[in-house]
Amino acid sequence: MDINYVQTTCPYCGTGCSFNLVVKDKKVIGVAPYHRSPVNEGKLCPKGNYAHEFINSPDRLTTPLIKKNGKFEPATWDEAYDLIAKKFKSYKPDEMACLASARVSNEENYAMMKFARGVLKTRHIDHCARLCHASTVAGLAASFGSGAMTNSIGDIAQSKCVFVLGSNTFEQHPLIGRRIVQAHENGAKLIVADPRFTPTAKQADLYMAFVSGSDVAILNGMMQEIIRNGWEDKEFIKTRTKDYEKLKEVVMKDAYSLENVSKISKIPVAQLKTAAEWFAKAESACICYSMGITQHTVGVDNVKSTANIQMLTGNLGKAGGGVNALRGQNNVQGACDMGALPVVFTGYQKVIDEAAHKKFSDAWGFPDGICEAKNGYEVTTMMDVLADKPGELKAMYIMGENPMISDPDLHHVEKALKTLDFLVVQDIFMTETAELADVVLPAACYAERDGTQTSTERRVQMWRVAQAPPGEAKVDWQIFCELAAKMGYAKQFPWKSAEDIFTEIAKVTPSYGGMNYARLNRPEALHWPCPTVEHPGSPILHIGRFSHPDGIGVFTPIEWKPPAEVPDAEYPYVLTTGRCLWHWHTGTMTRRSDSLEREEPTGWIEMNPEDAKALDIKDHEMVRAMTRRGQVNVPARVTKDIMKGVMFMPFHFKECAANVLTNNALDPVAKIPEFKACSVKVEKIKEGK
Ligand SMILES: Nc1nc2c(c(=O)[nH]1)N[C@H]1C(S)=C(S)[C@@H](COP(=O)(O)OP(=O)(O)OC[C@H]3O[C@@H](n4cnc5c(=O)[nH]c(N)nc54)[C@H](O)[C@@H]3O)O[C@H]1N2
Ligand SMILES: Nc1nc2c(c(=O)[nH]1)N[C@H]1C(S)=C(S)[C@@H](COP(=O)(O)OP(=O)(O)OC[C@H]3O[C@@H](n4cnc5c(=O)[nH]c(N)nc54)[C@H](O)[C@@H]3O)O[C@H]1N2
Ligand code: SF4
Ligand SMILES: [Mo]
Repeated sequence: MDINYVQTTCPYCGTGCSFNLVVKDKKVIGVAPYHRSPVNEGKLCPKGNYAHEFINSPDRLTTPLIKKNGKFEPATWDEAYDLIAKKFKSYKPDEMACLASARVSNEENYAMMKFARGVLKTRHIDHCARLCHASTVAGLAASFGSGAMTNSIGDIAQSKCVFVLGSNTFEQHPLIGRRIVQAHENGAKLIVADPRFTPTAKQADLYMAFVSGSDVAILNGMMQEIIRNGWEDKEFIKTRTKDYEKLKEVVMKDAYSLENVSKISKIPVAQLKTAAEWFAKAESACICYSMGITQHTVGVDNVKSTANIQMLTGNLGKAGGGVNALRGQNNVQGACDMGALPVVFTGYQKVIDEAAHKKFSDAWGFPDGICEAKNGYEVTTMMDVLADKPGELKAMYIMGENPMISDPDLHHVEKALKTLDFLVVQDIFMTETAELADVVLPAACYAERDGTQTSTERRVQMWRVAQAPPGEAKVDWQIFCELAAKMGYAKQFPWKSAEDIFTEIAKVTPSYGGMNYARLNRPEALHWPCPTVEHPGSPILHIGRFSHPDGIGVFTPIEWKPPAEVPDAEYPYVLTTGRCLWHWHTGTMTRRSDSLEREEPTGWIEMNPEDAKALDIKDHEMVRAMTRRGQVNVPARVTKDIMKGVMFMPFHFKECAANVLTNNALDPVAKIPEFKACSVKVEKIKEGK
């Protein structure tokens, strides 16, 4: 029997676990532990454990498809490329937009970024980080000069107090959850604040239930309590930060007394007091946050507030401290690092900075230049422009994203995408978004390519080929090379391997400058920044100085604001949305995995027994959930694990899609939608209706 083990990294979450793919007769048949990874030490969560199950699904796309008279017909790659090249050449640069992907490698995001800015010459490129940690990228960059998770995953185990706010770490980043358990076993206090009594919350020493959208008030209240008691780190504030007095002026307002914060958040005063005391007095304290903080119209404010409390307590640049913004998708950190954002090239070099623009223009050598030195549209802006100003954007190229399930207000998204003259979707499955496309291109999946991905702790790790792609599917970067060649730019896309692309990335990206495949090809890989080949990489950021040019951290005073939509007589409940342990986003992969699909075969709406009683709704009963955007029928899950007045839906399930309901209101800076709070009404479905 011909069995091989191919070491690779997980295609799901940003934790960046490693495992072996078990390959029999040239096909992946299973997952086996790989013990030498310092991230997961051989352990896996269910998604990693079953990460082989979708790979050889009969539904994989195997040939390019071209829509003719409303129906997809198989086509050759040449036919598909010819059509795409002809159409793309017929538009002006800024009439086209690209969505890159947090699911694919750094090399592939770089290839799409270069294709967008160099071949199409459009300013408009973005990806799902917009829906996810855009607030982090903007907020932490303003506070610390760098928008990334400050400490490493292993470091969390050393913390003496872990404050989990807006992260269901045990279900969404289980192998980071393991480090929290280790910290706890070593005596750390665990504080969890969440509107839901999640599996993470159930492990806490102190659990604070609160109403979605009150995070700034909670953090300001805790800071007021810390300052009142003189628990702030005066030395850190003096030597490493600025604008402390401005912060103090706001957080010391009566509006943020614990009594007032308790009114806004519904957290008892005594709990807020305890949280502030444990947090401030711990030798080291870290914050772990994720979407509960970022996905708000005040997402950037929320993020800056986490930075404020960490500077106030001197918990930065040291082991066991930090603002641990847990990045979601396997390679969302990398897609951002690669400049798949409308404002930056790789390594956060600004598009509007003339020197950076010239650097890329010179390095790439497009004879007819690259995109203008102007910022482009964010994903959410693209959808608004499409829906509200039809004709301004005419064509879109979407790689590895499924906005028809994942973007807010799906009726709006459908209206938007339907105004396009030409849509190309490159995916591994026929998705709801691909159904709307003119051309669908079949891509290889993670197990079928070499490449690198960057985890939430900025660790750049390898993917390795375990089997050939199905049918005629191709690796994503190869598709860009071939298409660029068809459009007359073969010289700018000369790569023969993923490694060739990485070499180019390292040349133009200072934070990746010292990396190469030989250095990455070992269990611990490397954390960026790693500017030179001698540099050992940087597991912890901001030691001794922040990343701003003057090295100083910035306090930002923040006032609490309620969500864009708050409950009223007509829509009396807060709807918050998110995930479950077993499924991944739009379900394309996990719903094709029998072991995972069996656990949660459909969606639900979670509600408190008191709310259910008032609505005369029983557990498991089908109910109708309605917002100002739309309505869905969905089974009720009646549980004490959610606070009264708040309801929760996972967004994985197309048959009861949470995003039909969500609000497309955006944070003014990050342009992230408010997935975590809108107003909903729910009713029993009466017979015959
Ligand atoms: N199994 C699984 N794991 C995943 C994913 C997946 O789809 N499935 N997706 C990955 C991705 S891309 C991401 S971004 C991460 C997301 O990881 P998380 O952010 O941990 O997941 P969510 O379920 O979106 O939301 C986290 C928590 O925020 C709480 N919450 C709701 N409203 C508020 C609020 O106003 N304030 C605060 N503080 N909390 C609130 C919710 O009750 C929920 O428990 O997970 C990653 N991991
Ligand atoms: N209501 C609500 N909505 C949300 C959120 C929420 O909390 N609530 N969270 C938001 C967040 S944080 C995120 S990150 C987004 C995620 O939103 P999306 O990125 O749209 O969701 P995914 O299902 O991960 O879609 C990725 C697509 O990539 C494809 N794919 C996988 N591997 C490959 C590959 O190797 N090559 C190619 N070409 N394609 C591949 C998959 O089949 C899938 O269609 O959802 C957002 N939407
Ligand atoms: S924790 Fe994340 S990276 Fe690790 S196995 Fe689970 S999904 Fe994969
Ligand atoms: Mo995400």
